[in-house]
Formats: sequence, C-alpha cells, structure tokens
Amino acid sequence: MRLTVDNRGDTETAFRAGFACFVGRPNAGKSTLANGIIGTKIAITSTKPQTTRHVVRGVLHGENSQLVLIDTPGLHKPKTLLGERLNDLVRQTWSEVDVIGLCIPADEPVGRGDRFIVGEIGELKPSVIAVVTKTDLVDKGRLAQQLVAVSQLGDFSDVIPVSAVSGDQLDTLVEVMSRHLPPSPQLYPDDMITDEPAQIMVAELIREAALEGVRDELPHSIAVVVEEMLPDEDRPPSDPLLRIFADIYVERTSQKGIVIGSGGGRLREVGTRARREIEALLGTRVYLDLHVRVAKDWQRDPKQLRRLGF
Ligand SMILES: Nc1nc2c(ncn2[C@@H]2O[C@H](COP(=O)(O)OP(=O)(O)OP(=O)(O)O)[C@@H](O)[C@H]2O)c(=O)[nH]1
Ligand SMILES: [Mg+2]
Repeated sequence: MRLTVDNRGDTETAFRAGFACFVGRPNAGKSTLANGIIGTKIAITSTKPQTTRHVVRGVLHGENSQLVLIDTPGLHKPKTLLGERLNDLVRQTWSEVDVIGLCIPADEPVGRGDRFIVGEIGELKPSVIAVVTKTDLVDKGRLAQQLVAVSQLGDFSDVIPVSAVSGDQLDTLVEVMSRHLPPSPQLYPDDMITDEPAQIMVAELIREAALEGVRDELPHSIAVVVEEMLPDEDRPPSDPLLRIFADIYVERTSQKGIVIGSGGGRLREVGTRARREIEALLGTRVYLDLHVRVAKDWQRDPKQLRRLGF
C-alpha cells in the first residue's frame, strides 16, 4: 500500500487520459461519489440497493489530465435476469478501464459481498484502489479499524477514505486515480461532462423521484421509459416549454395503486419532484405527463427487458 510517491520524472508533465470505474456492492455510495467528483449529477442515487442499472460515464477535465469516470451498478448475487444483465455490464466495464476504485462503506463491516468482488477483480490487469466511502458517518476510531480491515482484504495500490457528502478527500482520490492513466491526448471535448443521452437522464430522474418513499420489492420493480420529448410548438421562443411523456412501469397491478397513491396524490408528488430536477438539468420549463403501466414480471422476461432498454 502506498499513498503518494512520485518517481516518474518528466512523464509526469505529459498529458494523461483514460478510464476509471467504481465497483462495489449495492448501496456502497458509488454513484454519489461519481457525482461528487464530476461536480454534476450524472447518476441518480437512493437509499435502496441496486439503484444504478446502467453504465454512466462522467468526464473530469484537469489541467494535465482527463479522467473518464465510469459508475457501474452494484455487483450482487443475481435473483433475476435483470440482475444477471447488470452484473454482466459491470464485468464488461472492467476490461475497458485503466484503474478500478473498489468502494466499501466505512459504516458497515467488510463482508462476503466485498470479498467476492475482490476475488473477481484481483486477477485483472487494471490496478485496484480501495475507496472507503461515507467516512462522515463514523468516528476516527471506527474509520481506522475499517482502513485496516479493508487493506487486509486484498492487494490494493492505495486505500483512500473519502466522503462524497462532506467532499473530504475527493481531490486526493482524483489525483491518485489520475496517476494510473496512460499518456494520451484528451479523449472527449472540453465541454463534455457526460455522454448520457438527455432522454435517459430524464427517465432516470423520474425513476429517482418514484423510488423516494417506496419500500420492500417495489423499488426493484420500477422502470421508466421516456416516450416523447418535444418542444411545445405553440409557445413563443421567449417562453419555451418542453413536453415530456413518460411511462412508469411496475410488475404487478397491486404495485400500480401504490405508485399512483390515493386520488393520484403520490404520482403528482413524483411528477413535481421529477419536473423540478429535469428543469434544472435541461435549463428549460417542462410539462411532464406520467403514466403508470404494468409490465408483468419484467425483471425476469427477456422480451420486456429488451423493450425497457436492458
Ligand atoms: N452520509 C453519507 N451518505 C452517503 C455517502 N455516499 C453515499 N451516501 C448514501 O448512501 C446511499 C447509497 O448511495 P448510492 O450512491 O446510490 O450507492 P451506489 O453504490 O451507487 O448504489 P447502487 O447503484 O445501488 O449500487 C444513498 O442514500 C446516499 O445518499 C457519503 O459520503 N456520506
Ligand atoms: Mg449507483
């Protein structure tokens, strides 16, 4: 384990660019960390495990480097076809990166899930940095114990404690990850923060709003598809409005009622919350029309999965 050693001479001044990904069990704080480092919300987050369902890229533009940060779904024991697909996405990402950041929360004991992931990534080419996340949730003594437990878990090039919420040590993490990038011209244009299409980001913001306050299996059953996103042609250019039509899918009729809520109250709240976030993202006023539909057992059905973009 090492923290800061510079012995590469003048290659240090050459421009570096490449890819890093965060891996870890569900809920470890990967997406929150990616958002914190990029400084923009590129990925949705929630208190429920298995929030992220696709690979999200964010670009951090430094003076002498460009770090493309990839957030991946939490690696877990799959119970559905969706789960298997998500794990495949994670494994596929490993072959595309220069460095892997293994995220382990400071406030939970190192467990079987973490050991499983270490076993999986140990044999790979990219170096692995262990990132102890959510350090704001523990005191110094507990953090010290966790750092020892994590460093005994595998052969990591560094072990770095961070908090995405307080911002503590994010700069150090970026600096250490950037050292693993190869000399390379920049990979993405200066103004690019993410390659996530707006339509997908909008669907994700709606899903994030819909996840708020739902429990048990329901978070896993929710999927969102944006069907249409068009400027309202009747509006003057000085007062534009974007009309968005989206479907919220659940797996069973009983879940539909929960998402809609009594008198449609819950769905209205979800719509209001999502609309605010979408307006902030796109910088324009939005009319949002949400429908709740049932796609029976979609997490287990290959055809439905394809239709929902997996
Ligand atoms: N206090 C604190 N909470 C955090 C921090 N980072 C993440 N969290 C919380 O931890 C929960 C999970 O965060 P996510 O970023 O969604 O976790 P994830 O690893 O991306 O989860 P999956 O996408 O399900 O694999 C959320 O409630 C976050 O607000 C942190 O640094 N401090
Ligand atoms: Mg995530």
